[in-house]
Amino acid sequence: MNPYLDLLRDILDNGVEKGDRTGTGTLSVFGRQYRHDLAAGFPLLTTKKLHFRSIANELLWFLRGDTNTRWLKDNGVSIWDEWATESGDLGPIYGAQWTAWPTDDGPVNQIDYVVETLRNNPDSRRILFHGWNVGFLPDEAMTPQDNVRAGRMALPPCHLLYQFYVAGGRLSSQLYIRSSDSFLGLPYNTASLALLTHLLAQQCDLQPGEIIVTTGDSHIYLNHLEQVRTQLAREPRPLPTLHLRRRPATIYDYSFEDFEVRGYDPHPPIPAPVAV
Ligand code: DHF
Ligand code: TMP
Repeated sequence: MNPYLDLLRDILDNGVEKGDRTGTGTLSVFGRQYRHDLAAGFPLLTTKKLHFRSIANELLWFLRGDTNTRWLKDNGVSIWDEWATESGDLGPIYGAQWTAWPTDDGPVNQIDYVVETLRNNPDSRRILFHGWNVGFLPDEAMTPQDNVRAGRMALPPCHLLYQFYVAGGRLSSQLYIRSSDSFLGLPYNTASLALLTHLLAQQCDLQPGEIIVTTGDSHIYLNHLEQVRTQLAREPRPLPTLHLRRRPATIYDYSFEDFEVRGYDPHPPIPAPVAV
């Protein structure tokens, strides 16, 4: 019934204990997928309170092409602090690759390409953007900060391939997440994909369709097991809805105040340590 909670149960039941880069340890399964029809509501978890401000501002920050935590901090968001240098740098992560993927002919804005193709050639099977730029991947043996100082990404992208699909005037999106922190990161990634789909649909005169989330290494950190069990004991509530208060001139012109989440009545937050 609830595909996110089902995934957590699947990992608890079938997960193999695996070590990982952070030294925390995980229960892990490989290759899972769930889908959600946006007509049924906005997929913000109700079994724990999520900080929608962080999710929305992180997406706006990606669309700005920004890769420094300063703007996030100014907007009350601290989710990237642990990986940044003292000056807030994260190297050429998401925003840089989305809006200015470097090529011999100069930077390519992949978001512009997606918007233009959705408007002009919605049947295309090539409407996607990618974050995995092999020229800037970090060295897994080095700290995030040392990688940034060497001109590389602090972390390689986790949510990395976004593909879009139009049929019957509805825009659907599928996201591939190579490595999914199922308790902390995945709820953010799912809501962020849903929000991006709403924005693109509005900009391209489409209705939001389905979102599909596909995960590679789908894990629960061993220090999140108690929190996962707490969450699984809770009864899901009706989903909130998202309303866009205005239609800005471009996909880059939204601000947090343009988003209104109605009817969000979640269970309380469940704090959990993030593995760095
Ligand atoms: N590393 C790991 N191990 N897991 C991640 O999910 C992750 N995500 C990153 C960067 N590195 C990561 C970027 N996104 C939180 C959520 C998303 C995120 C980073 C951190 C987080 O700690 N969320 C808390 C609330 C924090 C807040 O809103 O200020 C939560 O309870 O959801
Ligand atoms: P890794 O690079 O060794 O896979 O570590 C990245 C960790 O961060 C991993 O637990 C997945 C998690 N993560 C998400 O789940 N979603 C995100 O958006 C980000 C940035 C990270």
